[in-house]
Amino acid sequence: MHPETSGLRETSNTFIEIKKMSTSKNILITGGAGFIGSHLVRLFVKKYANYHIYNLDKLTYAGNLENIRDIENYDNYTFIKGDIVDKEFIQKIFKEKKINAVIHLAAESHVDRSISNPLEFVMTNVIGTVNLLQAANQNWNEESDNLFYHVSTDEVYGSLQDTGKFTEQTAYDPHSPYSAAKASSDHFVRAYYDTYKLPIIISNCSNNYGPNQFPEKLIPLFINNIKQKKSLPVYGNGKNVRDWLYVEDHVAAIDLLFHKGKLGETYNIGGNNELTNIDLIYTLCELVDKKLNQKKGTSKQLITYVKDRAGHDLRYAIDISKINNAFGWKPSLDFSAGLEKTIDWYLSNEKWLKNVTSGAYQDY
Ligand code: NAD
Ligand code: TDX
Repeated sequence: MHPETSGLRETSNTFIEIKKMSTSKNILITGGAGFIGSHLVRLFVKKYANYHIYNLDKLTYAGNLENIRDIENYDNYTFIKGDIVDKEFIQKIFKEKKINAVIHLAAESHVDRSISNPLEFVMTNVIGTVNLLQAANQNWNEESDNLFYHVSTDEVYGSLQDTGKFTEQTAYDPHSPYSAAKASSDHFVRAYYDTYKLPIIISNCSNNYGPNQFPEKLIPLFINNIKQKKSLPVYGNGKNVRDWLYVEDHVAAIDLLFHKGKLGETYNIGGNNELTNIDLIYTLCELVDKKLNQKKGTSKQLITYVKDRAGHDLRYAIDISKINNAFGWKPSLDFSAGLEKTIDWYLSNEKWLKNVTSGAYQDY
């Protein structure tokens, strides 16, 4: 993992043994039954037989074990149902499982829900994160080879006008309760680095899309609504801009930064793929019409302009120079290929859609 913290010296045969020990890790991935987490857990379980992956998830409406069914019998994988807000429980997991590293994704992630229930977001995104940091700090020491990797969002930087991009130096300016809670969690992660020298890395990523995303977010919601011939609610004038990244590209960047990123640093991750919501929606409608053998223009008729989201950020755009210059990372999948893959997945996973939307989904 981190050569600079592992204290390895290439002087004798003991090197090989020590290295072997230090590369075998007990990694706690939080939120691994959710959208991005499920792709990350799958990648790590399959790619790193020398790591044991503990997937800790509360299984809220957004977490679903179906998302990771294919890897549940791997020897290097264990699922733990639990809440990161439960301090004693988290302490117990760190001790019992001898956790060496954390990749923290568990969060309440939907902006609209944060507007109707901000406290839930403070509990999970802020208190939950501090509980994990505290457990890591109490169980790790300077000699051990550890890492607390925090997965965050570009929304902490606020909103751009027509020009410019977020860099790692952009001042935080969150607007929604979701982004305020994520910003707070980022500050706590940095505070643990500055105050206690806890080894941390943070990445801030733009909008992800792909399989397993809960159908409350724009792309899967609209695919699902088109299928059911329901209206497509466009907030405001549809001119807000988001930067879209295929989920597997995000997960590949996390893998890279987890192994090669510099301690204490922040890295921005993005898709170089800015679109207004309405342009994206038109493309989506056209593609779904084709897939469903419908007449061109059928889905577009479902578009309904509705009241704008409160505090709706106008534009997000990410400057990926830092991760690109340091490690050569850039998005590998272009948007039309990614969108087509995503649409195919949602159209052929009807049972998944039914299951996840049958619970507390409408609760906000
Ligand atoms: P998601 O909502 O799909 O999944 C969140 C997961 O966390 C779920 O499995 C849920 O059960 C679990 N969880 C929620 N509260 C918990 C708690 N108290 N204890 C334990 N588990 C809990 O979210 P996602 O879209 O996969 O996002 C994952 C992370 O990535 C989040 O931290 C989010 O802020 C960040 N992120 C998301 C995006 C995006 O576009 N989706 C972009 C950038 C960053
Ligand atoms: O019904 C809708 N109509 C609509 O116009 C929905 C659900 C969304 N929108 C708009 C709002 C946004 O401008 O589409 C855009 C995308 O909305 P979401 O899918 O809700 O994503 P966003 O609010 O941009 O936040 C997402 O990206 C960053 C994730 O939910 C966050 O977890 C992530 O951090």
